[in-house]
Amino acid sequence: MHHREDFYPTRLSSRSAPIPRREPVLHGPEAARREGPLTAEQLARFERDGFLVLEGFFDDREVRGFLEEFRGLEGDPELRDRPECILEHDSDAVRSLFAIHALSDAFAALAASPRLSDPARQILGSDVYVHQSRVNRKPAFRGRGFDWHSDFETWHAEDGMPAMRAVSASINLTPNHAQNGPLLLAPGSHRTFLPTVGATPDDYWKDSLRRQRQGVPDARDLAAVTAERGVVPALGGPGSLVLFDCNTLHASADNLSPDDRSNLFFVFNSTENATTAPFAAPRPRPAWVATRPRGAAERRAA
Ligand code: 6CS
Ligand code: FE
Repeated sequence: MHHREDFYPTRLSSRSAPIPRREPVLHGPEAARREGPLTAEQLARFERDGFLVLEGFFDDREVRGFLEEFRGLEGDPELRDRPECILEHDSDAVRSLFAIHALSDAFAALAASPRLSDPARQILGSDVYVHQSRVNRKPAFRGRGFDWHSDFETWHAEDGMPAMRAVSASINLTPNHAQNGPLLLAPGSHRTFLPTVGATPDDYWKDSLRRQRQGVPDARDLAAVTAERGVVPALGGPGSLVLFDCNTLHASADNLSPDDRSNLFFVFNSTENATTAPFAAPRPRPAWVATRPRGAAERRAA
């Protein structure tokens, strides 16, 4: 194997300085982006903030369809025995179900639909594939939150994603309001990579998907990155869509409210940024948490 440069070293033995982002936020030639579907104003906001909230992107009927589809998956008596099904660390509530685009034809169609994937193509300036999909449940009273992190930090370290050229699309299935643990985003944080401290344990995903420890930035780095613009909750009704850059810092609180909060997540990666061997983990994670694009390894070896 030939030498592979790591521009974002992480999971280190001691604290290390933040690294300015190398890649653009909007990829490819500007002229190619003019065709839409996102407007110039929306693209500019995404570029500046690292995220974009599109209220009412899907209508009520579509959201009902997604909920029904998810209830169908959830109704499977063997669901809890599936590896894709992640339970909370402190209860037997379902936290996440991964690879919904592999488990359901309807979610496969949604992931492949131009409606959802064209904005990702427009941002990433290339064709895209689904790196990861999931439903996050966060049930009333006992749904647990997510600590601060950059998804790219995990995908780079554990999945071998080389560069910042991926975007997440999160679809609200329920209202996300101030009390039910909405997604919190740090505007502008996508411009800086925060290396984290601590080697990745073997099979770390078995714990991290329930509660993340390694891969969480130092509080002093979080303070610096949020000093100017703070954090913003992505509030919205069912059917709203949140697009966020792979390096935008985000977190969410526990759901202690009486209202369930669930979202669908589809992560689109550029086909020109296919994952390689992990940069900072003993071995790759299972394909249900990080798709291995077929042929990528062969293409790299050629
Ligand atoms: O480990 C992962 O890939 C997932 N975990 C978190 C906390 N966010 C990104 C991703 O869905
Ligand atoms: Fe995340």
